[in-house]
Amino acid sequence: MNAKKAAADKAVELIQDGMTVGLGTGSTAYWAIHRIAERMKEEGLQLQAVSSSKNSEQLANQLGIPIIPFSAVETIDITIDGADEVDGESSLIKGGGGALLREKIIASNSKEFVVIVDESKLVETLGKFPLPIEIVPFAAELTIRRLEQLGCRPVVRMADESTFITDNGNWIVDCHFDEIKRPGELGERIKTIPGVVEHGLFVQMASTIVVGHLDGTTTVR
Ligand code: ABF
Repeated sequence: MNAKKAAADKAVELIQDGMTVGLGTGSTAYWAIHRIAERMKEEGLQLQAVSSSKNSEQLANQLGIPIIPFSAVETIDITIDGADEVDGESSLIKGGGGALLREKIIASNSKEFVVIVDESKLVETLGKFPLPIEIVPFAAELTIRRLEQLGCRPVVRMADESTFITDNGNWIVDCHFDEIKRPGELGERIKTIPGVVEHGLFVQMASTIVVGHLDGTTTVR
């Protein structure tokens, strides 16, 4: 059984008729988007969605999930999205897929933010996964130097031979901290650096964590 799919299927059960749903990005969110389309077909579930990336929007369009503009959004009832790391305080590292800015905007404007992961994402302390930070390309070298001074090894994310560009036209710097003991404090310090757009620390933002296991069972907390 696919543990990511098990987590996604369980989370999608939380969607009720008429909801506005935030669609995440990544391979776990991929299964959630497919399950949403399946429920719409099998049960006639009615919903509308907003997407955290062009990739997820494209998949939703292909599957017939109605995407609405943010101008038409009253509230986002539930967002279902993946994560790269989850700690015991429901804080996350996200951004492995490069969509962290849009994911954080949508998650922070959602009544319920459901994170779906397989158990490999559960950690004691965040930081083994390099922290993705979105920066503007202008004077990037100066911004990166400031990030380094926070105690990380910064690596500009590449896509094939060129710099990875986010859906927002920015760069991603993957910052190797190895261990992040106080994510809230670090997140605040990162945000004070001009040139930083957003970082992948989602501090105590998840309202529900659904963990998928290899035997197809799930744990919800
Ligand atoms: C996205 O999904 C990213 O924020 C996160 O990095 C990624 C998790 O990857 P996957 O679900 O493919 O393991 O939300």
